[in-house]
Amino acid sequence: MDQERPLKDALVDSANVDQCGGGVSPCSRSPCQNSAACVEDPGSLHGYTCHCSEGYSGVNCQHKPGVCNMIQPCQNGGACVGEGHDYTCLCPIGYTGQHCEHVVHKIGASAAFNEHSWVELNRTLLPQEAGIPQVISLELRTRRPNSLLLWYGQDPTVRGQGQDYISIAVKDGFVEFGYELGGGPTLLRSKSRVDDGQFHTLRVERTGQQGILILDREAPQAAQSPGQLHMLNTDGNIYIGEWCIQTELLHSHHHLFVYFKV
Ligand SMILES: [Ca+2]
Repeated sequence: MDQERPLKDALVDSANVDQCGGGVSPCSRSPCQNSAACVEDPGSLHGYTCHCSEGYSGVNCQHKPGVCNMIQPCQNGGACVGEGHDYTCLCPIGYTGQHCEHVVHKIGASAAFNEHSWVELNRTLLPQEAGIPQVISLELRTRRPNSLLLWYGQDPTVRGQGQDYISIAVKDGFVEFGYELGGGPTLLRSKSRVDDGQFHTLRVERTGQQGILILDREAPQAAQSPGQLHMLNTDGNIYIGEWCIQTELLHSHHHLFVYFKV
């Protein structure tokens, strides 16, 4: 039975799809909201620029006037996100507090996170050389059964599906160390749960296709990635701390040490 359904409702994923019939003005779709004026701008990402009414902001002027753009409450270069009276300051590294007003004197000792925070570390902290293990050590204490602790993959502007990555997560209470080198994903999982509010020590290593996970005093678990590829091809940085409350960062060559505490 044929049914007519809007194409966009059935889409799962897409890339670089544009509308047919070149020459149609990007402003003809009326992308600008809240009485903003639309001006064609071939040099911009979307082909147009919205000139917002007083107090509105955002690419399409979709953000209503609020604390963010009226009093700009975030200090020390913090970015304000939110609408109306509901806002959050995203503080640059080295600052914390509701308005980024507190200086963090010793990042190496502790960095405070909330559930919307993360740290982006330069990928050069975890270099790759043939035959030398990439080692990541964690100490974590959590009662959360699901959290992403570390992600090292492609640049966020690049489509990451099927691309190389390293990830460390707590899934259903167990630690999972995953990586992809191009031949298919590999996943190592701890035998014990870690979401018991106690401290746990985790060490993961990757040397070529070989991966090792060691949790506390468990016997090391090892796996070999499928296929023939053995290089980790990543151009993004290392992200940690999405759901973590405190971390301590130390590093030496090829070894990243992260300390998580909830
Ligand atoms: Ca690869």
